[in-house]
Amino acid sequence: MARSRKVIITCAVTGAIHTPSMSPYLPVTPEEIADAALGAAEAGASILHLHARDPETGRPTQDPDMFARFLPKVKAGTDAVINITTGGSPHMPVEERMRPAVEFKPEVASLNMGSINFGLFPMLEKFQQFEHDWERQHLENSWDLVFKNTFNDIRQILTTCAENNTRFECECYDIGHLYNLRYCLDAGLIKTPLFVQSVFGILGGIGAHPEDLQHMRRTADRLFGQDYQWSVLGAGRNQMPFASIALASGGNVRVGLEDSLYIAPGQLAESNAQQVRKVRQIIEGMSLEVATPDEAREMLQLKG
Ligand code: KMH
Ligand code: ZN
Repeated sequence: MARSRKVIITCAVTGAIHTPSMSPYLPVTPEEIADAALGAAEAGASILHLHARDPETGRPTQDPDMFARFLPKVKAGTDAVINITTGGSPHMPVEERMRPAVEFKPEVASLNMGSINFGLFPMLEKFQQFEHDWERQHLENSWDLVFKNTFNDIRQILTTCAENNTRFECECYDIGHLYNLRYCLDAGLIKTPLFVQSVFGILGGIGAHPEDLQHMRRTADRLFGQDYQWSVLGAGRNQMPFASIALASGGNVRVGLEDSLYIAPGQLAESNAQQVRKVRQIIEGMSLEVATPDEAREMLQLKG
């Protein structure tokens, strides 16, 4: 009997882009982040992409002590692959962003493959009431926000984390980022198989037209051949449509409240698990199979 293709679902549980006033369902406290991660894993996510927040204000933090407040519970409750962000918040310097991945030596860490303008201010049209001052500033200040990922930043993360046998979710927000990744491969800074996370629909990065996705796919195929696993993240309303196109194009998918607060137009997602269940239905409806955490480890050759 022919075997159907296995698909890795990554769930990005809370991130650093959305703010607590935007949705009551955004996980903020260590308990909420742990429960949301476990719910997502139970629903079928084999990789958990994790950020931390200050429990009082919801402000993103890369303080390893805050990660230490939820990581043990997550690890005790699931065998899903732990993926710790090195992106942190685009407002933070790279030294701060790297701290939790250096401390906890996860199987996977995110790695942002180039600098972009990061325009969050369009969200001000939609969300006007904020409980905390930082939330409005985070959006307003993004007129001048460069998410800085120089070659030196990338090299620093790669060399430091690779010493711990951590592998990378290589986040590519534009076509040039694929070429940066090819450079790192040629320079011996990263090993195959690569895990390429193509990000669509951030203002400052590539757009969210199906042609953009196909251009990204074709370029990655040309640069990496068989040596990569491809995953797709569509920001905001692009989340499920882009997941569907990615699945039809041979890709893996990322969902989660980091990337979209919604489950349908105008309807807030009540949990990360709800988005995982929805994408799982799409996967199974296409006669594909959801990869287990161990299958994801095999596909990405993780340390386990
Ligand atoms: N928030 C996403 C657009 C990271 O954590 O390294 C990108 C992200 C960055 O996930
Ligand atoms: Zn992230």
